[in-house]
Amino acid sequence: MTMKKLLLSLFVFTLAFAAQAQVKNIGIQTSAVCEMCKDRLEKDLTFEKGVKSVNLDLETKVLNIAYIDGKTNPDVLRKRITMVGYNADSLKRNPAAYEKLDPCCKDGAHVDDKPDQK
Ligand SMILES: [Cu+2]
Repeated sequence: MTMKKLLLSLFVFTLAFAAQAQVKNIGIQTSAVCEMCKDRLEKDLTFEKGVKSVNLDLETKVLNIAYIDGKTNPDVLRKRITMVGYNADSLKRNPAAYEKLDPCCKDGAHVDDKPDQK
């Protein structure tokens, strides 16, 4: 290997490492209800700039997001979730977006004994 090639590969490695280091993970508490909510949130957040991967844990309703630090931030991500119609940590969902959700995705939709509450 020539010196030039060695330096080049070192440079590429450094770039890859720097890019890797910028990826951060966050768990955001949402008001998701069912499998459809999971689909909706994961699909929508995938299109947000800087988002690398999205996964909603239906047990805890926590949306786990891997994102590139500097391209987006937790506030932007929470805001986007509220615009899909779900609460995000202490941020309240957008009422108009919530109204447009399928009936099965609203509060109390899967609790038989309790009346549907808005
Ligand atoms: Cu749902």
